[in-house]
Amino acid sequence: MPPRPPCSPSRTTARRRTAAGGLLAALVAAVALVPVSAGGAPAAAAATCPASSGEVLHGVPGSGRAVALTFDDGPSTWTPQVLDVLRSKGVRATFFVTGDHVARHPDVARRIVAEGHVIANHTQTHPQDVPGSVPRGRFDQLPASAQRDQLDRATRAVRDVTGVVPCLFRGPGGHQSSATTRALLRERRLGNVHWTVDSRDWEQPAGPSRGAVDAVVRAATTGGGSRPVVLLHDGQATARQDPEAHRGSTVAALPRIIDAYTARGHRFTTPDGRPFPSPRPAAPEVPVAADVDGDGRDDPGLFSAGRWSFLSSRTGLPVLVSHGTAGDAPLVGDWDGDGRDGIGVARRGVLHLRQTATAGPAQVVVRYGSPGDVPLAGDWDGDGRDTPGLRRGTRTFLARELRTGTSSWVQDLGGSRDQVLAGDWDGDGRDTLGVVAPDGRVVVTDSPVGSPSPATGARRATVPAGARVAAGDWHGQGRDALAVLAAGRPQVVALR
Ligand SMILES: [Ca+2]
Ligand SMILES: [Ca+2]
Ligand SMILES: [Ca+2]
Ligand SMILES: [Ca+2]
Repeated sequence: MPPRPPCSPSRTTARRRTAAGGLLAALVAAVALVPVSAGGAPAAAAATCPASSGEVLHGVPGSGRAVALTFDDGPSTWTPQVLDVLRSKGVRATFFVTGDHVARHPDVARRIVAEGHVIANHTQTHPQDVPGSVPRGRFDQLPASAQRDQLDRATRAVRDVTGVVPCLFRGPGGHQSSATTRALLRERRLGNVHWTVDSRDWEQPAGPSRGAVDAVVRAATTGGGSRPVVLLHDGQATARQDPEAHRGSTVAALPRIIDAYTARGHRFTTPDGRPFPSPRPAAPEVPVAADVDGDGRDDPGLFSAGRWSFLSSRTGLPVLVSHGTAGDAPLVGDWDGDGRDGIGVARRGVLHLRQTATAGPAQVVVRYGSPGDVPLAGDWDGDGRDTPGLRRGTRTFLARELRTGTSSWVQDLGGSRDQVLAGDWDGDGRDTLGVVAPDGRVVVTDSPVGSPSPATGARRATVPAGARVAAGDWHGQGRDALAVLAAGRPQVVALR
């Protein structure tokens, strides 16, 4: 067996791996590890946008009464309130988001898409000609390379977090009319959306007053003609961050704006008059953990439909990675024993693994298990390399090698709807199992896999029912702990 590589304490132990539990038991059969030809995970969804002329759109094309509500500069902590109002009114809207803010609020961006709104490109960093803006300058006057970078990074951020490729664009401050900008938008099939009516909610004071809300309603509902595009804000994207920035006036004004347009017979539509996308129920989010920033502490994350979002323990900022696709199940492990974690997905019984927690094609592809099995990984024998396992019903199958062969161990633990976890709870260098029942009861065992009575010496805990639970070495101490992921941050669960 290879010796463990010299590395930081946290690296010398096995760490986190997780898998969502809960699939129906299938008949148990020999589980073969069969290498298959190498290949990559499918790329993210291709663009399906219609051709764009690149010309600036000020109102909704077509005839009859219609209105497009648009929100700029989010997502932010205000966006959920905006979404709540829209949902209560049965109205859909368009959100011009910045890539930076999507990375900061990925759950909110996914909710925008899940509820059938349009998510659109508002650049990565919202460049403006104000002190502190990077890059600084009127967007459509920036060098073409800078504009291209802003457009493409924002599209990638939206795609990586939501799976949707934006088809519409609005320039920061409405600066989007130069020939360079129009050509770039045409190339990218991005519709160039300005507005008809400015609600001027961006100049409202922090505390929403009756007067402020009245002013927003009046501005948002006046003078737009029969097919206006209405500019509103659910975030703040100026380089001069204003701690007083507040979208309470917008939230308070929104029901009245909607009622006013409804009363006049306007239909709510998209800025380019195309149908709204179908609401997409959010894919399940599976908690995961890996040290993606290399500081020796595991970073908590969520996997959903091929999108991994980790919260860096070093910077406190999200780290977004794409690997896999909808329907895949995640697994994390140090496949080559170099002390660094890779990520992987199981797809219909085939594992597509990478040696690092970064995007890119799979470097190792092996067959293990069957469609419907829930994957996991761990260093079951303590040799410093992680190998796969899978959960099927109440049984967990564990392989000693990442290659052709059969499972070395089978372990029964917990119920068929439990989430199964692997971790080195006692810091001895070997991973063992734990289960989380749907009602939140947790059992972990330190007994090496294959022990006749794995639950002997088990330790227990309770977490809130339905909590997102992951195992990781959160503090770089050389052993794993269970944690509930609340707002992404791990809250360690004490075992007794
Ligand atoms: Ca870390
Ligand atoms: Ca590795
Ligand atoms: Ca091993
Ligand atoms: Ca152990």
